[in-house]
Order: sequence, then C-alpha cells, then structure tokens
Amino acid sequence: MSNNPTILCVNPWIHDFAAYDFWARPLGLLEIAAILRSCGCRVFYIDCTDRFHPLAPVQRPDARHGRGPYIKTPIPKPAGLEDIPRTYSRYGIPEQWFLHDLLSVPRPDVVLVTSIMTYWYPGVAETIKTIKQALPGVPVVLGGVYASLCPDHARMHSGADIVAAGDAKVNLPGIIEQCTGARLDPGFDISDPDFFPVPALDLQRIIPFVPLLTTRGCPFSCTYCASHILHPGPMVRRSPESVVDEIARWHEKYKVRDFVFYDDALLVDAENHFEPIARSIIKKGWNIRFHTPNAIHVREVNETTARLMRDAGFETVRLGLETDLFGNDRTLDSKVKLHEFERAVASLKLAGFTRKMTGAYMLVGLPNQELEEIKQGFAFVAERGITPIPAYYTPIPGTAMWPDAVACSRYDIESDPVYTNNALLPCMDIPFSWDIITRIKKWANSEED
Ligand code: B12
Repeated sequence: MSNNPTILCVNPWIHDFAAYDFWARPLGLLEIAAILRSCGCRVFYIDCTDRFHPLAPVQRPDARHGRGPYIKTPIPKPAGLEDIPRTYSRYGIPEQWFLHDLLSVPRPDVVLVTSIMTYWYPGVAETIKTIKQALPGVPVVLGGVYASLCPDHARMHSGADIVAAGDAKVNLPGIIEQCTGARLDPGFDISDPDFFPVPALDLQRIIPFVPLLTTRGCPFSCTYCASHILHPGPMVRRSPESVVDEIARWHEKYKVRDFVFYDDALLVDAENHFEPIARSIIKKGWNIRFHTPNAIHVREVNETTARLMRDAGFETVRLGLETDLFGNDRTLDSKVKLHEFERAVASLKLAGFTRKMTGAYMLVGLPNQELEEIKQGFAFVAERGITPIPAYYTPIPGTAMWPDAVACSRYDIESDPVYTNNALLPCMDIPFSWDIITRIKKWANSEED
C-alpha cells in the first residue's frame, strides 16, 4: 500500500420528517479531509445532501445568505412511526446520482463517513449500504456525533467496518494505518487547532457560506446538551489571528460573504477571544455577514460585545434562552438571570439589531413541559422586541436530562435513537398532531421552523 492512500470522505443522507439546510456543513469531516490532504493523501468528497449537484435544480448560493432547501425523496417511515401524519423523506441527492458519483472517483483505499444527529442514523446506514454496493471490499469508517453518542448502536446498525467515537485527531492516524497501511505524517501538532490546515471547504462544488469554529467545547454543562460529552475537558480556543486569517482566505480568494459560527461558547471570555477577533474584522472593512445559528450565551452579551458584533457585520443573532423560567431552580443551562437577559436585549437593540435579526431559542417539548408554559415563554420574548424561535427538544443519551426523558417519553427511546427525533416531540404527553405544531408556530410567529 502506498504512503499516499486514496481516501473518499462522504457526508451521508438525512432521513427525517423535515430538514432544511440552515447553514449545515460537515465541518468535522472537512477538517479531517484537510489534515489528510496535508499529509499527502489523495482526498475526494461526496456530499449526499449537495444542493448544488450538477443534476440538481439550480439554486442561487447567495439566496437566504447561504441557506436553502434540500432535494428530497419520500421514503417509508421507520417501524413504530407509521401513524405519524407527516411524510418521511430521504433528504439529498437521488440514489442513482450517488452511485454514479461513487463510481466516478478513483477507487479509494478507505471511505470515511461522518454523522450528525443521532436520529438521522437510518440515512447513515443507507449511505453505507450504497457505498458497500458500489465499492465492495473497501473498508468504511464511521465517525461524528451519532458515532460518538451511540457507539454501540452504530456498531450494530450502521454497517460500517469501524466505528470511531470521539475526536478524529486522536484516532485518525491509527485508523488510516489499520485500513491502508499508510503512516500519516502531518508535520504539525495534530492536537493544536492553531496549526490545522483550514477545513477543506474547497472540496465542495460551491461554497455558499463558511462555517467557523473558533473554540472547542463549552464551560457549561446544560442538562439537555451533549457538548460536554462530545468535547470533554477544558474549552480550547484558537488564536484570534488564525480565525481572522481563515476568514480572509475564504473571502478574498473565494469571495464568500456569509460566515457562520458553529462555536458553543463564542463569547465566553470575550475580552481575550471574541473582542480581538471582532476588532480585526472591523479594521479589515470587509463586506461580509456573520450568523450565529448555534446560539450565543445570553450572559456574555453586553454593550461592548453587542456593538462589536453589529460593527463587524453580524446579521443573524440567536440567543440560547431556552425558557423564561428564571427561578433559582433553573437547572437547564448556566442559570441565566432575568436581568442578564434584559441587559442582553437592551444592548443588542442599542447596537442596532432589529427584531428580525435577533432571535431567542426557546426549548419546546421538554419532559413535563406544559403547552401553556411554551406559549407564555414565547410571549415573554416577543414582548421584549425580539423573535422567539422554537427549538424542538431531542433527548440525548448521556445528558443529565436523559433519565427524565426516558421516563416521560411516549416511545421506548432507549431502544432506538430514531424515536428521539425532535419532530415527534417525543417527551410530550400528547401524541404528535399538526394542530399542536400549528399552534406552537402561531404562538412563536417566527419565520423559522
Ligand atoms: C454546529 C452545530 C449545528 C449547526 C449545523 C451543524 C451541521 N453540520 O449540521 C446548526 C446550528 C445549524 C445546528 C442545528 C441543529 N442542531 Co446542532 N450542533 C452543532 C454543534 C454545536 C457542533 C457540530 C460541529 O460541527 N462540531 C464541530 C466539528 C469539528 O465536530 P464534529 O462534526 O463532531 O467532528 C469531530 C468528531 O465528531 C470526529 N468526526 C466527525 N466525522 C468523522 C468521521 C470519521 C470517519 C471519523 C474517524 C471521525 C469523525 O472528528 C471531528 C473532529 O474532532 C453540536 C454540538 C457539539 N458541540 O458538537 C450540535 C448538535 C450536533 N446539534 C444538535 C441539535 C439537537 C440541533 C438541532 C436539532 C437544534 C434544534 N433543537 O433545533 C438543529 C437541527 C439541525 C438540522 N439541520 O436539522 C445536537 C444533536 C442531538 C442529537 N440527537 O444528535 C448537538 C449534539 C447539540 C446538543 N443539543 O447537544 N447544529
């Protein structure tokens, strides 16, 4: 086996009741692709969710600042969900296009597949089955969020030859050697994010936006969130210079205008991280837009950070409020206080952010949550002049809320991750109905779903 193996990276199909490309890209996989490329591997990439496939209906990359609808094909619903009155679909390119693309690249020595939502695993399994059909004998390795949160399930049900849980930087060299015999020699410290090559976004046909990750991990351990499981240990930050260099590269060379922060804790310790990044961006005078669909911490938004965000070109700001219950028993997150939320909203308004630009995610479908509580929470946010955005709760194994979710759920969520799909509102005591969804959307009166 040569020391320059051929590696195919695949972003799998999504199987779901609903999916929309809200600035979603497989950043982990594209990071791995960049590392492998810098080690001399021949790297190819197929994105099963590619909205810009040559055979796909034409979409303007800059429409909706980089977001857009996936191509979709209705498929049968998973066992146990036949009674849900919604269409279940495979989101992404039709199977024939994928098969054609698999046979168009040079035969790889190994295929690396990523995974995002745990309950999207049927799409991962179908992707791997198709790869195996087109490329018999080629080992398939699965990593990513589903593989990390449900490794045993993935070993039994994904069809992958190897399931690699956790951070690829730790296990990638061993896996590549095991599958291809090649020894990776990156020539840089693989554990230092300042020395990584930038994620290989250029492997895409079109770069409608750039996802940015300036930190890894999160200092908080919110009861519903898996961040501390996916990134255990202290939060790691990149240097402000490396972040600004990355933005410069994509904007100046590839003319990208939309940049999307994937960080869990972008504004934490802002003085030493976000503020210098924002000041450098402002100095550059670029005509670019920033978005934070993964939410920023309410407590970290003050007059300084809000002003810097506005001056740097932030257009879509999402706050992680979760609920409007501010009592001492608030266990959901970092115990946001009412006055902190009010300060955040006032600072954003003062900086010039409009209602449309500013949204607060409100969790919907928590164990034991009453519909009335949801309605009141939305009204509370709307009264303060920003947009409430429903964030439908998905139970995640290993989180503090998981036991409550298991106890409350209408489904046996321990038996199959497909039942944790947030579209089912699996922890509400009333069965799924369009009436409930319509009411929730009406209360929120938001443009996003
Ligand atoms: C950015 C992000 C988003 C982005 C989109 C990301 C995407 N690609 O689709 C946005 C903001 C749009 C988003 C939306 C949502 N998200 Co989100 N998101 C994240 C977040 C914060 C980071 C993911 C990421 O890119 N990380 C950075 C990269 C570098 O890491 P990575 O992909 O994990 O890759 C590393 C390893 O996994 C591994 N690896 C990856 N692939 C491979 C492949 C191989 C072969 C190997 C060996 C290794 C490997 O190596 C990489 C480098 O270390 C995670 C939480 C977290 N901290 O991870 C939640 C998370 C994935 N999201 C989550 C949720 C619930 C949602 C929403 C449903 C929220 C809601 N309720 O509305 C929506 C729905 C998304 C949709 N498209 O329908 C949950 C998933 C829950 C679940 N059941 O799986 C998470 C875990 C957060 C949480 N609540 O705990 N999300």
